[in-house]
Amino acid sequence: MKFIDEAVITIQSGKGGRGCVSFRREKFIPRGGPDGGDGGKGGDVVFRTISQKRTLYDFRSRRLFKAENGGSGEGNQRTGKKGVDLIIEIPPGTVISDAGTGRILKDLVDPEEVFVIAVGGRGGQGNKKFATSTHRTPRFAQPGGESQTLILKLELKLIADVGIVGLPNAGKSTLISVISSATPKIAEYPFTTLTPVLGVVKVGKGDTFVAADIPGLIEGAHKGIGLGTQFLKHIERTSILIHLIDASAINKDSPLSGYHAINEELALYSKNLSEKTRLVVLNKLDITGSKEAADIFIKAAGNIEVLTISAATGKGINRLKQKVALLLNQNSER
Ligand SMILES: Nc1nc2c(ncn2[C@@H]2O[C@H](COP(=O)(O)OP(=O)(O)OP(=O)(O)O)[C@@H](O)[C@H]2O)c(=O)[nH]1
Ligand SMILES: [Mg+2]
Repeated sequence: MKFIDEAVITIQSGKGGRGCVSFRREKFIPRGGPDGGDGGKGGDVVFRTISQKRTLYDFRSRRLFKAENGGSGEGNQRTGKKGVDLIIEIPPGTVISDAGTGRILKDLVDPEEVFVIAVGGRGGQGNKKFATSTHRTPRFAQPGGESQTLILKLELKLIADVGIVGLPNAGKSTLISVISSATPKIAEYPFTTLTPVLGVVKVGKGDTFVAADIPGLIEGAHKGIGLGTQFLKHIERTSILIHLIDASAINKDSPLSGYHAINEELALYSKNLSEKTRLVVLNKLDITGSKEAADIFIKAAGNIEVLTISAATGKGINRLKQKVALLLNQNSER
């Protein structure tokens, strides 16, 4: 199982701008002194961790990162423009190493950490700087400093942001397979999933998050019934839980019984789990009769927000992903 997200990228700092060779030219000064300005410094390449980034997903499509070169110096002692630094945003927890040797260069743990990985070349000096009392008209200037190129490996140990919990057969594995590229086993019998599966989920253009599919829970799980609670430790560090419920299996006479049973098991397992932000999602809305069952559930649930989806047809999935991203961003701002 691959619980490590990784990417290999090439980064390049900016080259320094070259110094300028120039002489003053003014109307009544026939032979002016040197006035060539210095080149601008090349931009640095900088890593910055931000907690809204949760995966290395963006590096699948972009692999080359170049900071801007410094501008050349100009006459009249004008310094070249400084190259703009390139800031690469990465999730906290990313380990940066040299892709060739494997040597770790930096382990960025906390949010808002900043690390300059490659410094831009210095600006070359203009001819003005080379003028001395014995050499008043230098016809040379300094070239800009070289840029630095590095091939880096980024590695992130994936930690699930969202855990999907529910009774066996609720469609948890089906859900993770439609929202991510994970390919868990899916079948019409309970306890199909025997080990947790992680998937990277992309929402619209920006956000990504990691979801974990764990084996189904049943009443008495905390006592070891079914697969027990041994897998709940995998979602202990998630920020939110999706409680997935098979709408077609809702008992119309006691619509909340399954829902309460899972809540009970979570609470018996740990206070931490039972206090997580929870999103209640009714699945299999494509099955005949489940819409009516869902309505009965929603009515009984009172002011608990409930989303309805069909993992099979994809209905409601985008909304669910957006809602999860929103909750995650709210949680990480806290
Ligand atoms: N009609 C319909 N069937 C679904 C939907 N989602 C899942 N299923 C089916 O429900 C069954 C169980 O799906 P799984 O994804 O394996 O369920 P699970 O919750 O992971 O089950 P366990 O791993 O055993 O806990 C499979 O036959 C799926 O094809 C849905 O939206 N509509
Ligand atoms: Mg499963």
